[in-house]
Amino acid sequence: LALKQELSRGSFPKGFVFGTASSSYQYEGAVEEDGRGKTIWDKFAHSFGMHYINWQLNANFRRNKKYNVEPSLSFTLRFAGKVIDFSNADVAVDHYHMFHVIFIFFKESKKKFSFIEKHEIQWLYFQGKWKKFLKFILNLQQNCIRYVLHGFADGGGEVNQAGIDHYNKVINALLAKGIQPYVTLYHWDLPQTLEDRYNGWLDRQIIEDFANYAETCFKEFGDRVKHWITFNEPHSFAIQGYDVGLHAPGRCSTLLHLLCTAGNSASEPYIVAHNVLLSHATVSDIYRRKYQRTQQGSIGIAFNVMWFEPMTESSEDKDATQRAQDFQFGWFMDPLFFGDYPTSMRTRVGERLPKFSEAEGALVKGSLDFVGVNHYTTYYAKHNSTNLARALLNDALADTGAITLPFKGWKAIGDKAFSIWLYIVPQGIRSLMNYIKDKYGNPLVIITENGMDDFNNPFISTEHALKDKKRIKYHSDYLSKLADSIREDGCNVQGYFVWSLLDNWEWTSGHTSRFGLYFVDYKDRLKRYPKSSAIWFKNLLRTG
Ligand code: PNW
Repeated sequence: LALKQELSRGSFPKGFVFGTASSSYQYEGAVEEDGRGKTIWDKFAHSFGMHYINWQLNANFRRNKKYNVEPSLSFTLRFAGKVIDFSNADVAVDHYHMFHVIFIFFKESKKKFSFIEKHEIQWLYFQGKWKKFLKFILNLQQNCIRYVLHGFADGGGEVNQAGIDHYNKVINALLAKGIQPYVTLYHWDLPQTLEDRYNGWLDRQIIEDFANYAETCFKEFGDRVKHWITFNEPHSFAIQGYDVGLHAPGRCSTLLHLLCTAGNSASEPYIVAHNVLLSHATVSDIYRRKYQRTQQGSIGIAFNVMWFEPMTESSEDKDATQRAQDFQFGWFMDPLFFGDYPTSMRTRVGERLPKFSEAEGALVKGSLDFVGVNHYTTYYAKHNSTNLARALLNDALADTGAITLPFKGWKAIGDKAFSIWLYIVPQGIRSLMNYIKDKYGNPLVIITENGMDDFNNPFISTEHALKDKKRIKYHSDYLSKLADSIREDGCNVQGYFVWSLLDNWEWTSGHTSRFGLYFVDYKDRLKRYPKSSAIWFKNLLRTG
């Protein structure tokens, strides 16, 4: 009898780590404290300008009773703020002051607390009633957390001791509770001073500056931090920041978007990615030569990776699907594993694609101990036969010669989360893991982000918002497919982080989107409540 095994911690190999992911800019706030300088996202979130017309089509044309989804079709005219609800992250979810709150449900306790009691306990923390507070810590039984540092302080070259002290406190507190920090060095918040001085990632000077920052972190924290992620999603910030201009620093060819900062969408994304790869490799080399032996940690990098399915079985669409993957993931993975960009990119981008010298290629190749994969969704890809986009826009996205869509005709590829790009296709994670295994020789993979968001609906009660059945289904379906890829296909995946621990500031979507296992009450002093999914996750990690 083939009994379908229940998903549990035991569905994963020994040593597999579970955690939640977060990032400094989306969480911390405290933008003027402890010597923190302005970042490109501070400037971006506070600026205005005609932006773009954003359409949102909910794939649930039919009402889905089970998950409480209404059919909907909405258009948003993004006419002024860079951020849709005009919010910024000056406060975010105030994590700089309140990070301790995350431990409340983590620590074992014999006493059973009621829901209300738990929140009164949390409240003790907010009021700074330390001793009483610490007595009451509960347990989520997660054993890892992915945490991002506040960036490079102010980019002025000096080490900011107040920042170091803060993160020492964070790291020590985590370790004291048995939680291993996975630290990301860069999650998009470049010091504005470096942008002003030499255009940040566009200039090779960034390699040296980033290396100094990273080395400072190894020196200060490397005795305790054993997992380093150099970059979060270079593809996201190269394309969003320098091609379409929708993320900081908001550069693009002015033809594309009326009022973004003048840039060059056909070349800048490639220059940025090139400098990111060289920065990563330089930092990795420093770590390996000077710190790894004594500190015994590992170093990797995290990519945003959608899975693509060919729209039809035609060889044109299949080729286009491979190109879409080359231009997203291969852009970084091929240099890291093979020493150069994919051939499809070399051919199609030509002279605009920077070249690695022999020494650089060798430095980049093999410069990682694990691949971080941020995976959320799957799209169809089809051949772009017209080339109209290419002729008109001449931007990096058009170079792929592929169109990627979440629809085949009118049929959506899966159920939809709130974010316009996020379609739910659990099988995609298994296909992706197999692709990585086959193409790159089964490297160690950690799922550094996986999650879905709900609309921050101002008209529903908190209690209603806490019942997030859809998120539970999302994670259990993706985790089941992930477990299959490990057990049945032999993929070398060793960790899984939920995006995200708390609801937080979702970039240009501001506070309209909620990705957390924990609900943050934006109307009442940012109080936190566990959603059903937090409780589900806790129970999952307790079983098996
Ligand atoms: C990630 N995609 O970005 C970021 O690392 C987080 O900061 C962010 O909050 C989170 O996802 C949710 O948006 C992604 O198109 C952006 O597949 C786009 C994709 C994936 C991840």
